[in-house]
Amino acid sequence: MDTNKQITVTSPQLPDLDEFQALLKEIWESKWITNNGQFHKLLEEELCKYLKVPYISLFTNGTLPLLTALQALRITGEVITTPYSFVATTHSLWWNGIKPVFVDIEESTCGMDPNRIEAAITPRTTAIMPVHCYGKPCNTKHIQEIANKYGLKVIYDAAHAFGVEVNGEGIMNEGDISTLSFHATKVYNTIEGGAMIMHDSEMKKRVDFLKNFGFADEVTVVAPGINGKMDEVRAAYGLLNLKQVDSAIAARQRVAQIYRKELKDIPGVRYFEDIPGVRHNYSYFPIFIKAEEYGMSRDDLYFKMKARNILGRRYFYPLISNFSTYHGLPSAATENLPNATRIANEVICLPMHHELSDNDLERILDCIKNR
Ligand code: T4K
Repeated sequence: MDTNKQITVTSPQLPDLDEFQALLKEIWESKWITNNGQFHKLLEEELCKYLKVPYISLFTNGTLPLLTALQALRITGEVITTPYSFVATTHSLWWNGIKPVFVDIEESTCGMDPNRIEAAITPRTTAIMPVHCYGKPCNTKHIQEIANKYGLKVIYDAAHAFGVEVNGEGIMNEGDISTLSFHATKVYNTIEGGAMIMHDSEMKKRVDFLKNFGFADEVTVVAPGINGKMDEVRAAYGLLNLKQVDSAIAARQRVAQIYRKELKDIPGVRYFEDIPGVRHNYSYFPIFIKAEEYGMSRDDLYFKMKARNILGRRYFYPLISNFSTYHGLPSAATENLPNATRIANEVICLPMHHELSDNDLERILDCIKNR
């Protein structure tokens, strides 16, 4: 067995190069390379079908739809969010002049704990921004009940949740808006890319204006928009990748099954099981290390793996609330975030992608088992 080949946390699924070249040839011939071209339109249609959603707007990455959603819904003041995410979630609030208010997460999903939300609401609160962390669905029903009670908007950062369904329903239909990332490291990628999902044609129109500088037509600017448009090359790449995303998810599911089978009797190693009724996308495979029971700390295991060229990642350590921009906020205090603080110190996301071989898995599992 190859004992030192680098094993990365993820690896992008790439379209067939010949098929991509054929589409590139069409783009070259048409000379229409961005601004709502034919592949952009087609990808929006195909993604609506795949994700089982009525409207989608493509973006050039997964951060811009977060920024634009806040503009589209005219969110101001304070927004309740999670510290346990990629930093883009909270940055989108800060860039809009909105104060993030952190609440703790549930151990069972790593998503926002709905039982903590009401205590964080103030007269300035206008919205809730949860994250379907690792693609695990948040407790959307409870979150929506609170939003309805207090008249708050809900924007789901669904960057990890491509293709996730609950009882046959696309998870993107929850809340007022959901956003996706199609970054190279995601289950479904367009190299860089992202999208916003909304529920009505008026919002779709508004968002399409906003991502094109606010232009409604050649001479009319209806809002202070931004440039968030996806180009034709990446839309064409995305169309090809969509054809193979199900096989990537199936390959990831197999990896998850092997991890669970092999890790189940190791004391101090926790992982997520599948939730009945949920179509998971296996975007990440986090394990949580209890040092006393496992006999080694999370960091010792992380660096041991690294020394063997197995590059797991500590997503999401440090917590966003510990970064210098945010750590002075009252809600960033460690006492306010006990679960998130503990879990950020326990987590390692194991390598998880469609190309992991049995040999790779053997090396990863050997490193975890023989401590
Ligand atoms: N909200 C949430 C909840 C998010 O997780 C993210 C992004 C966003 C919003 C924002 O969406 P985007 O604006 O990014 O679309 C990565 C990604 O850059 C980021 O997209 C992602 N979340 C975050 C969780 O992870 P890094 O710094 O860990 O990536 P990097 O470059 O270290 O790559 C990790 C591994 O992936 C590499 O070791 C090898 C592999 N890889 C990576 C790239 C870029 C490849 O094999 N090929 C590649 O081209 O941030």
